[in-house]
Formats: sequence, C-alpha cells, structure tokens
Amino acid sequence: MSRLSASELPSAVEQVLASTPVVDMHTHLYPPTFGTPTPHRGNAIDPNGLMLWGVDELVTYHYLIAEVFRAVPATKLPYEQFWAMSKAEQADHIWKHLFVERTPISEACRGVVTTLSKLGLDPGVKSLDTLRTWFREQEPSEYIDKVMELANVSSITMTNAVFDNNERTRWQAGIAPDPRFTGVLRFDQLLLDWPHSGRKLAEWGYAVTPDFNDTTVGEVKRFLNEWCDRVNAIYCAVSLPPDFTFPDFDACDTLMAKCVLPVCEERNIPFAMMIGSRRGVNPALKDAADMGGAADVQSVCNLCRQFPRNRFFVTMLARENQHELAVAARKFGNLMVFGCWWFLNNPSLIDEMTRLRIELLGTTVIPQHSDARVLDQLIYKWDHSRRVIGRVLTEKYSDLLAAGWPLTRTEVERDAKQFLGENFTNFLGG
Ligand code: FIX
Ligand code: ZN
Repeated sequence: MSRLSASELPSAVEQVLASTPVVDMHTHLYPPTFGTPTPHRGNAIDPNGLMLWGVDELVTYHYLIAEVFRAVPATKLPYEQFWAMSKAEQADHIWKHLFVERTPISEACRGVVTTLSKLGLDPGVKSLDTLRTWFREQEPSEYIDKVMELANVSSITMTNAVFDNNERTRWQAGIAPDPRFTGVLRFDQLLLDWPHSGRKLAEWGYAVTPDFNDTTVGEVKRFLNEWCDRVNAIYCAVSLPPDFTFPDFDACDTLMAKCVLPVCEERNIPFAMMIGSRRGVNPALKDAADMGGAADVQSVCNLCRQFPRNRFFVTMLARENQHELAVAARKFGNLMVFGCWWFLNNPSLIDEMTRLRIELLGTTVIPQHSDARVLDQLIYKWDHSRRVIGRVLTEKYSDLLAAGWPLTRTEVERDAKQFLGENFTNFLGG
C-alpha cells in the first residue's frame, strides 16, 4: 500500500471524509409516519406533524429565531406578535432581517445558504416564494432519501421524548418502523421533575408513589422497559443542567442509580447524558430560550466508576468542560465522549474540541452529531463539520508523517469510518 505524501494529504483526507457515510447519533428528526406540517406532493399535511423539513422550517430554526430578536428586538416586535404570525410570515420576517438586510454570516445563517445551494436552489433570492414552490413538489419519503444522499448520512438516530404528548400518542397509536431511523428513549422530566413525572406515571397506570420503595422502583423500570421496547431504543438519553452532581442523593440520582442504569445494563444499551443545558433563560423565546453553563465532570467520573457495567455517552455544553471531559475518558473505557453540542457547533469550537480530543484520545471519540431538527439541516451540519474535522485531521496526519509514520490512504479510510460511524455502533454493541 503506497504511502501518502504531505502534499497529497489535504485532498486525500477531504475526499475520504466526504465519501464516508455518517451514522448520525443524535438528531431530532422523524420519518413521515410521524406526520409533516410542510406542504408537499402526496398525502395531506398534519399541522402537528413531527417530520420538519422545507424552507420555512429551515428559516424558522430556533437558532435563527434567537438571532432575529437581536436584529429586531422585542421592543420593536413583541414576542407575542412574532408567535402569532404563521410559520411562513415568521420565515419572511427572518429572511428579510437576517438574509436580505444583513449578511447571513452567522453559522446558523450560513447553514441555510449551504443547504439551499447544495439542493441546487438559489439562496440569493429576495422572497422565499419560488423556493416554497420547489419544496411543495417534493414527496417526503423520497425527499429523505435525497437529503441522506446529499449529506452522505446512512442512518438517522431519533430522540423519542416519552413525556411529549404529541409524540407519545403517536407511538401508542402504532408507528411502522422506517429502516432509515433508529429510536432513542429520552426522558429528561423523569429525572429532573419527579413530583410531576411520578404523577404522570401513576396516571398512565404505573403503581408509583412519591417515595422510592421497591414497588415504585419496579414500576419505573417497567415503564422504561415498555417504552424502550416500543421505540426500539438503541440507547436511553437525558439532558441535565449545569448543577447536576452525582452522588447527591436527590430524586434524580436515586432514579438514575436504581432504575435507569439497571434497565440500561439489563438491556445492554448505553445511557447518554447531555450535560450543561440551562433551560428557559428567556422563556419568551420558547424553543430558543435555553443556554448553557459549566458542569461537574467529576460526577461523570463517579458514575463511570460506580457503574462499571454501564456504558455512558457524554457530551457537555460548556467549552470550559471539554478538556476535563476528554481526560476523564482516558480513565474510563465505559465513557464515550461525543459531539460538539448546540452552541459549540461552530467551526472555531469544533476545530478546538476535535484537536484536543484527538490529541488526548486518538481515534476513540465520536467527533460530531448533527442535532438536526429540520431534515434538510443534515446537509449543512455534516458538510460544515466534515470540512473542519478534515482540516484538523490533515494537520494531525502531517505531524505524524513528520514523525516518521508511513501513513496510507487505507489507514485514513479506516479512521474516517471509525470517527463517522463505527465508534458509535461498536459502543452500542458493548
Ligand atoms: O436537548 C437537546 O437534545 C438539545 O439538543 C435540543 O433540545 C436543543 O434545543 C437543540 O436543538 C440544540 O441543538
Ligand atoms: Zn438535541
């Protein structure tokens, strides 16, 4: 096998990363069986449908809602007035202020530009109407194939929020599996608001009481098992606030230690913790209301040490947690660090985090997930991330060549497969 030279490296790495399919381990995407509110060719629209796609959804992504309230603050356009607009009116407002009257230079704005361009559409339009006409001609299931091909994503992992009424009732009515999507059971409220979630479980027929006696523990486990079966969960997941600590003997810890981790162990599936989200900092912004904060990495270590038969996927939202988390992963083989989450999903931070993770952990990390909420976002999120990861890898490989390693294209291909898919799928398998 021929060695790569320093001059061949940049294009070889870029090509290999572009042609290696991604298994996207965390998204908020759904197949058409969950209904779609986007006008399209084929079946009727479902106003509360969960499959989001198309130009109006792209432009009203909550990242862009937060940004438009900087350009046109609530003193000029009150929140209630914005929320009273139709989706198309909201999109027109955002388009006017962030794309026509300003240069769309932020990462979330650039993402819309990349997505439209890669779909063969003109992002430079003054009005969204011609784009809407194009999207109306698409058929949702065919469109998923098209987007997955353009983004080179081979599998989409959902986030199945069991405390969301809209989603829960759809599962209960019966959802045919779609081979392109896998399920993940997500239950933040169970751990973070036991008074409320306990009442809900009781309403749904589980014999739980506010204290954690054996019956309650057994019933919470039954709830988790039944829902893992229903969504065919490949892992369980929660997001946790910056002040999450373990152990501190509150309801969250007790539920984790007595119910969640035993169920994950029995089912041989990992538990994902997304740590550092501070919810509802400005509630008027709804989905865009949240921010992040630094959290306690030692609590992650405590969990990995006390539950050696469990496997943990962990991502943290604060930049200042990234180094300590990568060091923690050197100490625990049952800890898999993943993704550049949310406000970290920006080229400068992906670059920094990928660099420090590779330096500390070699190839044993999952550098990115998309967190796409709108199907079409897969196109830009993966295009932008692949480019940054490619630049970092090129530099790391050049240093390795300089150190005397005879690097081959086959090795680069093997690494890309691990980073973009196998580190995730192998960790699922135990
Ligand atoms: O909790 C999460 O999974 C977050 O990723 C989302 O809820 C968040 O709103 C988001 O879209 C971040 O990218
Ligand atoms: Zn998410």
